[in-house]
Amino acid sequence: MTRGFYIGRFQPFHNGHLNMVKQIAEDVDELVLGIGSADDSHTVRNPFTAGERIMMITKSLVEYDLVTYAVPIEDLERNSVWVSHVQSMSPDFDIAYSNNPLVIQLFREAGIEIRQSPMFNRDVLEGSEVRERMITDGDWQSLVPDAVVEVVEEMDGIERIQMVSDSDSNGD
Ligand code: NMN
Repeated sequence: MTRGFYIGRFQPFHNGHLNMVKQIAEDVDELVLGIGSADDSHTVRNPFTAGERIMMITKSLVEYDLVTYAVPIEDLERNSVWVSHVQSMSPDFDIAYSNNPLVIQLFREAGIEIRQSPMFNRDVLEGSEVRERMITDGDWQSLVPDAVVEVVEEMDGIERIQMVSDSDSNGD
C-alpha cells in the first residue's frame, strides 16, 4: 500500500490539479491532499478558505476511484520545522509531490522521497490565470472541474475575489 502527499494551495482547485491527481493515482493507492496556507483566505492570492477548498477537492474527486484525504496545513514562520508540522497533521505518506522549490528542498532535507512533474509548472500559471479571469469576468469556468464552478457559485466566490481585488491591499 502506497500513500502519496500532494501539497498545494489549490486557490482554486483547477484542471491542472485534477490532471496531476490522475497522474499521481498511477503511483499510489491513496492520496493526501495537503491544503497549504490553510490559515489564509480573503486575499487575491488566497481567496478561498481551507473549508471551501476542501469542498472543491472532495466534490471534484468523488467520481474517481481513489481514496483521498484533504488535510489543511497552516503556514509556519519556521521553514526548518515545516515538514514535521506537515507530518503532525497528515496521515502517514511514502512519497511527496510538489514542484515548489522550497517544498522540494525541505522534504529532501528531511529524507522524504519527493517527486515533481513538468505539469506542476502549468499548475502555478493556471492558478493565477484562473484568479485573474475571476476578477475580470473572464472564462474561468473552463479551467476548473464542474464541481468547483458549483462550489464557487454557492459561496458567491466571484463577488468575494472582486471585492478583495478592489480593496487592493492583498495582491501578489
Ligand atoms: O506550491 P504551492 O501551491 O505554493 O503550495 C505550497 C504550500 O506549502 C503553500 O501553501 C506554502 O505556503 C506552503 N509552505 C509553507 C511553508 C511554511 O509555512 N514555512 C514552507 C513551505 C511551503
